[in-house]
Amino acid sequence: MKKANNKTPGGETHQTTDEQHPVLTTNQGIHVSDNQNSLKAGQRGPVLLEDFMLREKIFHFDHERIPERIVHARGSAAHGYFELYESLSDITKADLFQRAGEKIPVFTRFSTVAGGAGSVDTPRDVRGFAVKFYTKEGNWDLVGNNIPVFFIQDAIKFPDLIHAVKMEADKGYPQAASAHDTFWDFISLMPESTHMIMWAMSDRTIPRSLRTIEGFGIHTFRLVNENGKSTFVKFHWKPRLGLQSTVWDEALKLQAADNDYHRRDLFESIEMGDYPEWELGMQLFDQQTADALPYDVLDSTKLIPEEVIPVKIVGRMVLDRNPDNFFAETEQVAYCPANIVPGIDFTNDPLLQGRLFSYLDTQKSRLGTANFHQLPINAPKCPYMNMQRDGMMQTNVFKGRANYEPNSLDMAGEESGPRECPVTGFTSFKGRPEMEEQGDRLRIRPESFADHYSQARLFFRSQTENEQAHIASALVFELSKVVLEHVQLRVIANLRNVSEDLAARVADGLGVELPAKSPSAAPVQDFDASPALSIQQNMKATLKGRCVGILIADGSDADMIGKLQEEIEKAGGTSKLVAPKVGGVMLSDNTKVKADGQLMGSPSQIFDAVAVILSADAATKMLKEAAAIQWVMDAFGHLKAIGYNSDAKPLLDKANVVEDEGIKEISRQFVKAASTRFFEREPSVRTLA
Ligand code: HDE
Repeated sequence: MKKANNKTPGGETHQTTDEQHPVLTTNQGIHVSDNQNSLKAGQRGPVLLEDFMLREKIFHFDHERIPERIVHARGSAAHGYFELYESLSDITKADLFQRAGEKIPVFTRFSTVAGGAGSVDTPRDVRGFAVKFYTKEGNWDLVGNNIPVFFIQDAIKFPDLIHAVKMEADKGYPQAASAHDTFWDFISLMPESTHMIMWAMSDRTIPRSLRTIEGFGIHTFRLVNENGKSTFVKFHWKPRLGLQSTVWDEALKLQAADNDYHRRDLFESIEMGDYPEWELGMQLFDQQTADALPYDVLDSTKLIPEEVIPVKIVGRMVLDRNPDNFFAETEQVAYCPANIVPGIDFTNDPLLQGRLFSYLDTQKSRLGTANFHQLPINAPKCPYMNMQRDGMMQTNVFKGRANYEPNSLDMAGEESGPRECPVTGFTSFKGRPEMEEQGDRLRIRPESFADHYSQARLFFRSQTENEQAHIASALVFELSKVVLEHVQLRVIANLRNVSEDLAARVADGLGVELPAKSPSAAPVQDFDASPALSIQQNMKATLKGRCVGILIADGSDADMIGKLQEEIEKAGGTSKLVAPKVGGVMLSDNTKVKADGQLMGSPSQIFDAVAVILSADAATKMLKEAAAIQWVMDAFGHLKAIGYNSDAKPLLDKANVVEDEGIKEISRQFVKAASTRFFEREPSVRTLA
């Protein structure tokens, strides 16, 4: 038992009856005599209302849930640290960016957006990527996503966007899915969403692991130095393992195989000491550069290609500790883009400005009190004090009379409390040129936000052929679930502004006539392709972070299994043994080995590559085992490497596996192949749009 469990949250150790077992008490500290039976009148009589132990226990249980987040409800988080590589004192006075090598604590939560807290980890969805930096000058929250642009330009459209994507208002479904009428109806009427739609339909939204996604702050922020000079910044997180995604059929099957696929992967990798890591990057630019760009840096539906302004890597984040308690930490953590420290500042991005209001507001409703900042996971790790008092669930016991400022109680020899400090205090950046343009009060979109298609086109053109086919197929899948034909057609009409080829493929995939092109508010431009936007061009061929499933049965070659596992480990990967019975199998050398997973419960989609090591007898039996055939067939269909011994070959044949670069006899070559995927196989296994 962990020692901490013997303590109340207040830290007092309960009186113990012996070394191991503290006494169970009520919330009032009364020792509990019997935690198995309620108090009854007689042996079989009614339960008595006076049973305060029963009532308190059930009362507390009844209130254990809090409202889930309206978006990003399903999340997983971890503790870690941020380490700065080099001082950035010339561009920002933010304390966390001053001293190279210094580490500060962080708490990072990843999430899906549309699904409820109990939904699955692997729907097609954007992923939230929120980092709380507990700096010495207060908390800075970088609340980002795994996609560098957003659906809408103005916060006033956010409730509409979310209503449209969530379960339909009358039906209460679909859960955690954008493939339905209301989402596409809204999207088709909002051409500004087209760029983000390209990303959402790409493999970015079906990541292999949370450890293999990028993160983006999206909005343009500012860094401000000691002299008050401002530099624009866009924040990037780059995963150490490179980018990796699944294929759609695999993502669908993962929803059946393991609802917690990403959560488990994050938790287990940290438990194993294989700590997830990202580097923090910044695109830095001045006003002049911003003015010269062919898009507005205040428009969150636009990105700046890395090839135009390079990403300067400034530090790394390592997640090295799982939460002790999911509810207290992951559920109660409250991120807010308005949590900002001196040296970082906002811009006039209208989406950002709306967010600055929303988060604090929703957290009062979700966490039930204005004092949620006192929860350990939300509290700054630097001293904080002010004259804010009282409120529900106030946990501080403030002393003295001074609860207002200014006061002169110190003149009477009493504590007078904290005072403002113009030197270290946060001062807002003054010279926003956007402000100078201020004139009449207008409800408008600026002209500079009008180009909704050029960057969508840029994204599409930056993808490999295979990735383009995935985008076209994803659009066909999603729109095939849309019952309203006019909505399908309006989406395709918009797509014609992105790429005629894409629009034609989607129309063909749906079996509908190509509609007339929708009008575009601004001429569509051809920007240079940006290879940085492609996953396949940024994957790393590495076994690190990857897991190989090895299918074995009675009589499997012990030596071959041992050597393969050793090679995988040497290459930085992990392996799991899968067998017909989880209790294990008797190997060729008469040793019994336990399996990590049972065949039916460990389908091949949960692995990055698979190996089949079977005796001739076992292979013959497996030919009548649908789960085994499916195991191999899916690995092939999901473009994974497959290793096999010669006796197992009939199983591969039965699963219609055709030799290619990814199909290898068990050998070092197989281990090498296991560190990548074989996208060139895809046209032979499925028809893409
Ligand atoms: Fe959020 N968003 N959002 N969002 N968002 C929330 O805050 C909101 C947007 C993001 O792990 C909510 O505490 C508005 C962009 C993440 O706890 C809420 C707008 C980006 C998380 C909210 C946006 C994000 C949230 C719901 C448009 C990427 C999860 C619960 C103006 C840069 C944080 C909560 C976590 C959560 C509002 C758009 C990222 C309702 C109004 C753009 C990662 O306040």
